[in-house]
Amino acid sequence: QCRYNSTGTSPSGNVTVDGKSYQTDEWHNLSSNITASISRRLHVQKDHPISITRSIIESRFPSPTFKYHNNFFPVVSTQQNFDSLGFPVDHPGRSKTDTYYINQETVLRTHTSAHQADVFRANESEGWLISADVYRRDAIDRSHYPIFHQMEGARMWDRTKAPNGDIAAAVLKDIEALPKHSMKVEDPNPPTHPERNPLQKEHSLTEAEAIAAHLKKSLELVVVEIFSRAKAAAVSANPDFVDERLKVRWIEAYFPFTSPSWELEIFWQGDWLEVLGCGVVKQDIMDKAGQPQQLGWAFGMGLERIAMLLFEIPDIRLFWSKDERFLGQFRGLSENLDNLRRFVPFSKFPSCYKDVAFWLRSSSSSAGGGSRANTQDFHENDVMEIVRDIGGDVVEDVAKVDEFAHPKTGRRSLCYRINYRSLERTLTNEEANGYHEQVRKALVEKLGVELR
Ligand code: FA5
Ligand code: MG
Repeated sequence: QCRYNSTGTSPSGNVTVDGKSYQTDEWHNLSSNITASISRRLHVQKDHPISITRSIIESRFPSPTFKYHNNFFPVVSTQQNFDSLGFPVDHPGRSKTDTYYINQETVLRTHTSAHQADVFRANESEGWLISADVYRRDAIDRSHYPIFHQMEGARMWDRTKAPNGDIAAAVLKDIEALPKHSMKVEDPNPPTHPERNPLQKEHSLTEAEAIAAHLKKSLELVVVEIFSRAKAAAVSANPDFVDERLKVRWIEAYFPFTSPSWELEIFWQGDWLEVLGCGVVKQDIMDKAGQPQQLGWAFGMGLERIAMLLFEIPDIRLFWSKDERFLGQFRGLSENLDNLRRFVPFSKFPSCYKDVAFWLRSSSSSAGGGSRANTQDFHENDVMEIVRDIGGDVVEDVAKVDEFAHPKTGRRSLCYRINYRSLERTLTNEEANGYHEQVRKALVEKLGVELR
């Protein structure tokens, strides 16, 4: 009997990630284009827009209060990525359809929070920033890519070091020391809410409110910093540039490792774009890291999203381009952060849309089929992964355009529309057909679907 996973790699054997070898098992679901991209480390490549964005944000969190970590290895244990942060065992983020597993206990980190516990335990500074590549099996469109970059930040205050043990007073003093800004921010909710956003039992309301205020102010200053530089870049490109009034808002959120928690959204090109999640660190995390006397905040932000705002970069695939028409536009900017230039898109090449329609197998015929897709356990991310594996960056977008169930048999039929469009050249119809034919074959081989 043969067991398949979504990428068709053999279940047991070895895989080498950035020079380190790992034993694989039936959880393994890495594809070769992911393994190949791990070494790119865009966040530390000189003059790369992700790296420039990182430097600008770091400048808002100065050393030595903040220590910077930019070289943490991307392979972590499920303990680091999930358990250390209080993720329940049945959390959907742990599933093979969402996360890249090397083996049952080892994953490519899905967020920089995977390193929180270790850095808290080391306790080397009052604050820290971690920038790194993170990995998620996800949809394919212009703002989602299976590898992206996050910056994690935290700032702690020590109860034993605060005058009279009064943390709130110490935090308020630090808020006074932050620069003022005049950006308007919507923040309609109270700092804590008994059901939606509870205060932790170890914290007084005054403490939590002070830490929250410091957190929000620090992150608002990041937005001000980014947008003042984005505006300067836009004005230098176009003297008639009119700034659409910047709109920013805080909304309530939930994370297993912070409470209360929030997300920050920015209104951009007609929609609210989520740029970060954050909150007051759960005391349980600090206790387990051997630092029960520390209280503070943490955030995690998406560097691509910020870089897209900063330079007006329209497609997330561009960050991976090695084309001089992309990279050349940023050359020299890291020495010149006060004189950024807006990205000038190169001409768009034509789209080539191809549809693929198929029946899922009925659930009853799934016996012995391993993870092959039947009506019950089909997951769209498996289709995305197959398309990504074959088309790579030539695929701009994959969208479900039709779905129905057969009235008698209950079998489900799905249709996906794939947009083949290179950022760098015009694809011939034969090339697009070639990719599409491979996709059709792989769907049958790997998911066991029946083409229509
Ligand atoms: C997290 O990953 C939490 N670890 C953040 C956090 C850290 C909360 C510390 C509290 C304390 P989330 O899954 O929402 O949360 O991702 C954080 C940010 O990463 C998002 O706001 C977004 O800016 C970015 N992001 C998420 N998914 C993608 C994606 N597929 N492509 C690009 N950016 C993404
Ligand atoms: Mg989120």
